[in-house]
Amino acid sequence: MLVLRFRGALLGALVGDCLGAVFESREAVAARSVLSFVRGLEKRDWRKSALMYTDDTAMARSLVQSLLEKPPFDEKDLAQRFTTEYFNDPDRGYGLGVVHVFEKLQSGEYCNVFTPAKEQFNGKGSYGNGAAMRVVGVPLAFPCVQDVIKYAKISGELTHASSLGYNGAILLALAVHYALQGNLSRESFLGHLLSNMQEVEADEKSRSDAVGLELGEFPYCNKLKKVKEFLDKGNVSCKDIIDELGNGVSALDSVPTAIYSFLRCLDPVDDVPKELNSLQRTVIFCILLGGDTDTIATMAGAIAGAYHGEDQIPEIWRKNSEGYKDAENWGKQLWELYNSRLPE
Ligand code: F2R
Ligand code: MG
Ligand code: MG
Ligand code: MG
Repeated sequence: MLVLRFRGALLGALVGDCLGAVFESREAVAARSVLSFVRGLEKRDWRKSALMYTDDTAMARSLVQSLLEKPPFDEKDLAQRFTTEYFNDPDRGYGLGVVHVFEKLQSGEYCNVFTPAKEQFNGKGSYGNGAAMRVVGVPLAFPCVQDVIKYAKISGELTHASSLGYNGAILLALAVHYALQGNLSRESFLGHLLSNMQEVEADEKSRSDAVGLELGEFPYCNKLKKVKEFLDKGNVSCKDIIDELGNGVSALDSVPTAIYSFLRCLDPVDDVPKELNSLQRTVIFCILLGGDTDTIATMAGAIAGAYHGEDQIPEIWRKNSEGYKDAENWGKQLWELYNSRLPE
């Protein structure tokens, strides 16, 4: 397993967040304005002011540090890190609901660190994409697919008690896991994801949460089937992607979109200049969809970085992104941890 892929995953996630954040919540993003912004990075004085990362990276950083310092997994440590990070630096564009989890954890009134998340949204739990946007460290720390599923779920449940929230984290973690293996066809990549998610979504809570939200059973599997249909079709419009896959803050309306964007951008796409590489194309493609651009770009950037490796991240993108040196260092440390856990 190449260290380039581990650093690529963390750096891909970082540049996706930093570049995507500039356009977050805009309904329509013109190709002209994204391309002019990207070209302008060459002239920015990154030493004076880098592009700031948002909650996506702030939480991903806490998770990576916890995985490295408290192996194999320590949910209390992770809850503490999320909370401390939020109160030290609250203006990173956090979701409106999730801050109540941090307030409750900080209050000291909860001995079970999972309880505040269960109380969100009148006991239904959050289905936001916050558990997925930060999960990249999990597949970089654990080589075994069952561990990836287990720890993506537990790390998600600290803030997202709805299975729609933590299953999104599982799906994104699996996508990074399979991307790390490199050289998979689109068909086998999607085939692995679908087969794992069929098992994940068969559990009682996943079924009842999905039905309770009137989504029908196996919502992620259904979206993955739509991803396959769109890839088979070829040139699907932004409007159809947004209408059918989504570009919003719920995990179901963003994780499959990130996976689709990565797979589609393995080949050139209209609106993105041919001289840009696949990872650059992926990040720009996600931004062009509008909506939750930082989060869709960070998730797709993580997958693309794991697949293509850090060489596809232009120096100027990297240097313009706040905290890029940490991503480089932690990528190497996670690569060592992952290798130490490979079966003999
Ligand atoms: N919050 C944002 N962007 C808004 C604008 C930010 C702006 N730049 C600024 O600084 O002001 N981005 C970040 O939030 C998303 C991740 O959110 P997370 O962590 O999942 O939070 P939360 O609050 O749990 O869920 C997000 C929203 O989803 C809706 N929702 C979730 N579960 C629900 C339920 N059971 N019932 C009804 N609604 C539910 C709510 O509207 C939540 O607020 C990322 O985009 C990140 O970048
Ligand atoms: Mg954000
Ligand atoms: Mg504030
Ligand atoms: Mg976002």
